[in-house]
Amino acid sequence: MGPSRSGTVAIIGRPNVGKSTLLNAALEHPLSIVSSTPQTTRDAILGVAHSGNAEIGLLDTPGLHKARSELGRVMNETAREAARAADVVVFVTDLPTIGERRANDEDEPRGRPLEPHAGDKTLLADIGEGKPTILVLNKIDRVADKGRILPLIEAFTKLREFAAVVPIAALKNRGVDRVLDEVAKLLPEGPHRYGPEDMTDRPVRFFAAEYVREQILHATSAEVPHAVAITIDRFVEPLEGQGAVQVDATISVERPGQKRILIGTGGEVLKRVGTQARLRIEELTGRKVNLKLWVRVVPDWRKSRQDLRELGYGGAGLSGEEGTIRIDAELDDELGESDQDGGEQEDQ
Ligand SMILES: Nc1nc2c(ncn2[C@@H]2O[C@H](COP(=O)(O)OP(=O)(O)OP(=O)(O)O)[C@@H](O)[C@H]2O)c(=O)[nH]1
Ligand SMILES: [Mg+2]
Repeated sequence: MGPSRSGTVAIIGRPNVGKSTLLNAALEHPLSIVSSTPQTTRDAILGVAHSGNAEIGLLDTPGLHKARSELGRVMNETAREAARAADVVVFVTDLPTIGERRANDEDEPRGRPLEPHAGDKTLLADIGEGKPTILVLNKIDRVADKGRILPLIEAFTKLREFAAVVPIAALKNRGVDRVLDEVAKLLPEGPHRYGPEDMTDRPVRFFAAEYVREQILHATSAEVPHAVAITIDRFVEPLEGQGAVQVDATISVERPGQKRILIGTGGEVLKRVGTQARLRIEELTGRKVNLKLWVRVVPDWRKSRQDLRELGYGGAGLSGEEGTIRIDAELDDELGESDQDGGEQEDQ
């Protein structure tokens, strides 16, 4: 087993390379939201994994990109800060679909040697020389001729030193254990910080908001997924056997047209989003959930620092538990006491 080890590991990389898929594979639970839309993840999300006697605090982060809005800047800063604070960085890149054109090989024929993505070069230069870094090449299932991967690894290792290079297919859970093994070796010795059952440090209400957003990412396209923010207005978790978890959430969009798309003809899009999100929250909590959704327009919220803070980005936001109502007493007709952080007391 070796000595007890514990530390944090930031999963860093461009959008859409499979960072959240990797976190979920390591946890064997779909905690972090995943979609084919770039910039799915907006916060640093901790998942606690284990390998041998090591406790690995894996931090999923937003994909680093050229920010065009205040939200983008906040997301990039979140990822950079996670990398700075972590004991180890897992740098994820993905292999292209066969024949896929990339920024740096536009006019090249298929099958030419794979090269590091131009964006990866910039990002790697930003990671401190002294920071132990593991390179993860994800989506190896997309490359039929595995002989093409070796020269790519060689090209990457010329860019900086890596403690290990691990080709994986996160979606198929291939190679993920090896990533955890390699990470574990690099963590400092020390006692574990979380209980054996702890999967994350975020409250359920955070994931309730995420799972609503996830279903919107699946149900809509173009600019709508990017223009959506979810806030939890009410979250009531009664004692076991005392009824369903009650979640009221507001979906903010930037324009009336987006609101119309999201609601859909006769409310069918919103209804589907609600049903699927409810199932995801039920899976996480193991409880019945009652989910109510509202949609409102907050013009250009992604550009305004203040709107961002109010919607939970770049401040405490939903990472805290403010507004969460904890039922510590038996539930009669009234709710029990609200939490100590000034949570609101609500009438039923
Ligand atoms: N073929 C293949 N697709 C994968 C693999 N891993 C992830 N994907 C897909 O890649 C897309 C992006 O995955 P995410 O995990 O959301 O990527 P991300 O890096 O977290 O993206 P952002 O949160 O936007 O930064 C999804 O459609 C995944 O299903 C893999 O091993 N093989
Ligand atoms: Mg992600």
